[in-house]
Amino acid sequence: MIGRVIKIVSNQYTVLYEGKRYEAVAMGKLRLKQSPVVGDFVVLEELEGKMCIQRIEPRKNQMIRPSIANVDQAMIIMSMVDPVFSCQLVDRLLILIQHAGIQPFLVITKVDVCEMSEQMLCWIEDYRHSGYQVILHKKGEENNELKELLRGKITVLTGQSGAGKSSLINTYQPDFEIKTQSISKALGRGKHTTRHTELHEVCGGWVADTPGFSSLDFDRLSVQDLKDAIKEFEKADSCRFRDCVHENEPGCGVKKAVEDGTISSIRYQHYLEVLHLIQNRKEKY
Ligand SMILES: Nc1nc2c(ncn2[C@@H]2O[C@H](COP(=O)(O)OP(=O)(O)O)[C@@H](O)[C@H]2O)c(=O)[nH]1
Ligand SMILES: [Mg+2]
Ligand SMILES: [Zn+2]
Repeated sequence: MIGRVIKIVSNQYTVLYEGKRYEAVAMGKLRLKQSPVVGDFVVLEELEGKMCIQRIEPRKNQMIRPSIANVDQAMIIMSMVDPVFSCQLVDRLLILIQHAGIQPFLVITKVDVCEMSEQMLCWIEDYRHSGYQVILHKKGEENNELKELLRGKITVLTGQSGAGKSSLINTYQPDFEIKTQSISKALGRGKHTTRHTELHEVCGGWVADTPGFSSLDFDRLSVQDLKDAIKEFEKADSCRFRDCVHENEPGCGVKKAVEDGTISSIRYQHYLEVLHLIQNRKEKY
């Protein structure tokens, strides 16, 4: 029996197998090496009337905070206004999400509050041109595109507090409660609360009740990690120098692609900002 862990409370695991929930414990030998986390596929076996987790299947990715394995996608929820849309914040989240090996998409909430500015329309167009799916959300209105995206997948939410995460998910699943752990308003550090995590069924998929990427933390990112995390750079021709940071080097494929509009110049500017953050951090130590 291979099921999926959808909830953990201390040593008690809830495993979903063919649509049914089983309460299980992890074998001691397992807990010594690597404990199962929410999202894990695990091998279950019945021993003396008790369900036991024998083995964890290999993970395709793993998030640390919240601790979830095999995350399919991250939904970035940003409001158009109140708090005002920040392209810089979205791009920083894209870097962290893609670095974690997770597919991002963007939901813009509160588009019903006022007319959309030219600037906002440009940003949306720019994200779509870069290959990101952008969904516009009006309060209380269900969106078929979003329902399709959630089905059968594990989704982690991220976004500023007040952006409308709770309201959005509540449109589809009224009992859903999101634990407060959002990106702090300034591009600073979030709260580091550790609690148990649970996946909830929403539109035929699984949504984590704890937001992720709340600390916008580039401390552990190397320049190479950063370059690899900008998916759009794959569209560029290769650079003359292997260690090109795409800033002042001659023969840079990325700069060329920015100039001819293949790569978004907004995303490129935000890349440079983070590059400088990482480079300055290196000099400090
Ligand atoms: N008009 C409008 N208000 C919204 C929308 N989404 C959220 N809100 C309001 O924005 C506030 C913050 O929403 P909430 O879901 O608590 O944000 P969270 O902190 O991200 O969970 C609440 O007063 C919501 O009613 C929307 O699409 N349109
Ligand atoms: Mg909330
Ligand atoms: Zn380059």
